[in-house]
Amino acid sequence: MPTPDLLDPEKEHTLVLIKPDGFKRGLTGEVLRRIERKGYVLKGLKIKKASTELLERHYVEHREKHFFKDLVAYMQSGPLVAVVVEGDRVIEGFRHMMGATNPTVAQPGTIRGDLARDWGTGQIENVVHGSDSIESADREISLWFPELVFEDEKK
Ligand code: DAT
Ligand code: MG
Repeated sequence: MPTPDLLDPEKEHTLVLIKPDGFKRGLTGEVLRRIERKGYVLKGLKIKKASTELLERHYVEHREKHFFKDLVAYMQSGPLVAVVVEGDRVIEGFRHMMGATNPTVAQPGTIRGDLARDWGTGQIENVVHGSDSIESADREISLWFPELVFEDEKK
């Protein structure tokens, strides 16, 4: 197996997920198109059915929340697409591109505002995830793309 290029630790990266609802609805290209048109650079990309263990680690901050079990089940409802995106202030920039968590009130023009809605299932299905801080981005990229991270940077 060829070794992938490791991520430049001097540059800022974020973890984007196109969640199972987004993948199923054929929105992967639309989300990637927006990221690329904004000028950010794709550094890693995979389609994956996430394990319970991976999702429990990914959403560790929400472990005690009432919606945790349903959230993990939704994230396992089908394959998803995991992406590492690079660019100056990309964490903050992609959070703005995503829009608010609840798609009903997410601003038009954002990914969630334009592409997501309430389907009456009781579950928030909002198409995308984006890391919310440098610490979360480092931790999440190590989880989803261990092959892109320097040994001594693994969390
Ligand atoms: P975000 O994805 O905008 O960072 P978050 O980290 O607070 O939002 O929550 C992670 C995911 O959990 C979110 O995308 C959808 C789900 N979620 C959040 N709050 C919820 C709630 N009150 N009820 C059901 N699901 C919720
Ligand atoms: Mg979050």
